[in-house]
Amino acid sequence: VPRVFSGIQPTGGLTLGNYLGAIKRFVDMQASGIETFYCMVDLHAITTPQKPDDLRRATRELAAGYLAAGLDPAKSSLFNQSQVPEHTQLAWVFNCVARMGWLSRMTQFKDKAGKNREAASVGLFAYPNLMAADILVYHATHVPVGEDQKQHIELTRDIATKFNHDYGVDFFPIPEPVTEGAATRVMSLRDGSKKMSKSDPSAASRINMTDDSDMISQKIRKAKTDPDALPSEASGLNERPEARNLVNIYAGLADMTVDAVLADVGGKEFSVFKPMLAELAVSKLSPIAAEMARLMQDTAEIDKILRQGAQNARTVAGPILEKTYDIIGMVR
Ligand code: AQP
Repeated sequence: VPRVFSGIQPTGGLTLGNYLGAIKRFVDMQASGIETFYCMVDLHAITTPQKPDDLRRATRELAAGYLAAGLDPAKSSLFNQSQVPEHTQLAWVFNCVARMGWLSRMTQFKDKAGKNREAASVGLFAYPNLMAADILVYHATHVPVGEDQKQHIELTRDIATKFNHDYGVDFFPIPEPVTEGAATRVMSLRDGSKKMSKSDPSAASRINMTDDSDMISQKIRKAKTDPDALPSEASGLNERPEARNLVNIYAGLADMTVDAVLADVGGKEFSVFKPMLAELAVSKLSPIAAEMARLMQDTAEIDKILRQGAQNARTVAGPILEKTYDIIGMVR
């Protein structure tokens, strides 16, 4: 059976990158009628230091973002990772399946650990094993993610394959990343070679889901571009990373292909295109921001939705963990 799992870290605010690369596509997959599990991965968040109050707030705000963007607790299981202990239990098993060498090659670890690897948490290193457990504890087959997470999905596939091979079983499915659409890699508004990221020190580099209309318009107006007009074909965006990024964002928000966008706006100057993009972004994002603010006024209701989602998730994850233990030879 096809089944979808994905998650986002509750660290800082949500960005337009998280929305176009992940949440918007979570909503599309929910609409497909496939069983969907969407998580706030709070245990991943603490691989780097988090203040307790900030983590609590970010978890609820992320849940509000999911709900405001259109995820429906009656159709998708929405929960935080720490409320489903099967994730960490399976992650331990995978710590014993994955090899040190595999994890040492993960570019996210290298980026986040920086030069002083000795000082990185063990959790940051083992993060991909927990991510593999997040996915495989539901026997998920499809994982909607941004481009940056593809390497971790590849590792998940390696772990599932090695487990199945070592124990001579055909137990874990080999999941597929789902990276579709124009905006699977939204770039910084200040530097077309860098991913738009929550943790970028420059606030002007990203659009936050909670930005108001003026802020969104201002950030788009100030976004870095080159002096040329827009091309009429996608090939004209080669070597123009900033122009490509703004066109991709437009395409992602409008649910259009890049070619269709360029058919409309090819030949226009950025002085004309940027206000069009700002208007589109405001029209798509402001209703979500308003709904997030409304939901955040009743955090008890959010917590209740997450508890129910976790209960539901455990009914699927529990038996899969038990079966895993049985395969390994744990006496129950
Ligand atoms: N710029 C992006 N473009 C497209 N997709 C993106 N995602 C993140 N940034 C972009 C996707 O959002 C999902 C959740 O990501 P995450 O919160 O687990 O962590 P991340 O990828 O590390 O996100 P950030 O914003 O870059 O956080 P920091 O700055 O803390 O590292 C994933 O599906 C991701 O692909």
